[in-house]
Formats: sequence, structure tokens, C-alpha cells
Amino acid sequence: MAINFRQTKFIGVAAKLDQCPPPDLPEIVMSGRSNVGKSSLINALAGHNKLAKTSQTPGKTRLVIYFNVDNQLLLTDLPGYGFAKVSQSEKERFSKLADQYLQSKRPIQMVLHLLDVRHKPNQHDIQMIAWLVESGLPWQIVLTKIDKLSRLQALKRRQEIADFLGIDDLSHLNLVSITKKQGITELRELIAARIGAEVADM
Ligand SMILES: Nc1nc2c(ncn2[C@@H]2O[C@H](COP(=O)(O)OP(=O)(O)OP(=O)(O)O)[C@@H](O)[C@H]2O)c(=O)[nH]1
Ligand SMILES: [Mg+2]
Repeated sequence: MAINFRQTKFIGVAAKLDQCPPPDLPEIVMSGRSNVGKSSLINALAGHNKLAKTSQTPGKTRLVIYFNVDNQLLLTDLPGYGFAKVSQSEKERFSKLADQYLQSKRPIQMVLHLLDVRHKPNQHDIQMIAWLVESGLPWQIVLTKIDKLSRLQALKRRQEIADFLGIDDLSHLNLVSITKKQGITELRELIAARIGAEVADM
């Protein structure tokens, strides 16, 4: 079986768990703080610039956003957390939605937790990763924006972040750059492998 990432379509949004599409396809979920590059990564995986809205203004994505990839999986963009310009109650609503989502019985095959390679993981990142390790769900950390650093610095940051989070196996941390299109092929392969598929030529 092969999966063609170019066949990625936006299917809808959900503000609450009961608005989510039926759980009949395996799901790959993206999480991470606002502005880390979740929407950009979805576009890059699909080889399509404008599929998911990206923004200079953090906090654009306030809903769970769904994409269907080649009728074989759902790519789910969870609301980003940690942006300043919304009220405390709105922040709590997004964060609750993300938590409920991960604890729901949906067929989540893997969680990609994104971290900006330049920044130290914050309290929410630390909690999220601890939760993922406990949960038994397959997870991967994606270090974004590596174009902002030299190759050597990026590798050093990967080691530092792994040490900080207490992760021994460096293969749990991918390095990506959207602007330089680095690390995208590897992520497609990782995602496809989770559903027992190969990546079709794009
Ligand atoms: N240089 C560089 N910029 C990036 C990269 N990935 C994303 N960006 C930029 O970072 C900003 C935020 O990206 P988004 O993809 O909108 O971030 P998001 O995680 O979806 O943010 P929310 O929707 O607010 O949760 C945009 O200006 C992107 O162009 C990258 O790999 N390198
Ligand atoms: Mg977004």
C-alpha cells in the first residue's frame, strides 16, 4: 500500500470533541505551542503552500483542524497554546480541547509534538511530553526552524533538548525546516510507516 501526501484535503474544523469527524481513519496528531510551525508542517508534508493557514500572528489556529491524506489517514492540527493575545478563559478552552482530544478514544496512531529548536521547552511542553511517554501512544518530537541555526548548532540543540527532557533515544527527535525543505521526506516516511504504508512518489 502506498500513500500519496499530495492528495491531502482540508476536511473541516471542530470546536468541540463531538464535532470531530467519525473515528474511521487512523490519525496523526500535531501538537505544540502557537507559532511553532504546525500548519506550515502540514503544508510541507502535503507539498501544498496554502492548505493550512499559517500566520505571523500567533494563535491563528483556535480549533482542531482536519486534513484527509489520500483517504488513508487524518492529519489533525490541534490548537496551539501559549499565545498572549487571547483571554485566560479562551486559553483554557483551547488547552482543554487539546487535552480531551488526546484522552479520547480516537484512533490516534502517533502524536508529533513540535518544538522550536531555538527555545527551551516550556512547562506545557514538558507536561505534554511526560504525558505522552506515560500514555503508551507512539510519539515523536519535531524540532522546527532548524534553518535559523547552523547544522552543528541544530545537532547540539537536539542533544540539549533530549537531555533536558530526559529522552535517551535521539531518534525520537526529528529536525525540520520548512523554508529549506529539510526533514520532510523522513517525516512522511515515519507517518506512512505508522499505518503500514509506503510513501508514493509525489
Ligand atoms: N524560518 C522558518 N520559519 C518557519 C518554519 N516553520 C514555520 N515557520 C514560520 O513560523 C510562523 C508560524 O508558523 P505556523 O505554521 O502558522 O505555526 P502554528 O504552529 O500553526 O501556529 P498556531 O496556528 O498559532 O498554533 C510562520 O510565519 C511560518 O512561516 C521553518 O521551518 N523555518
Ligand atoms: Mg496553525
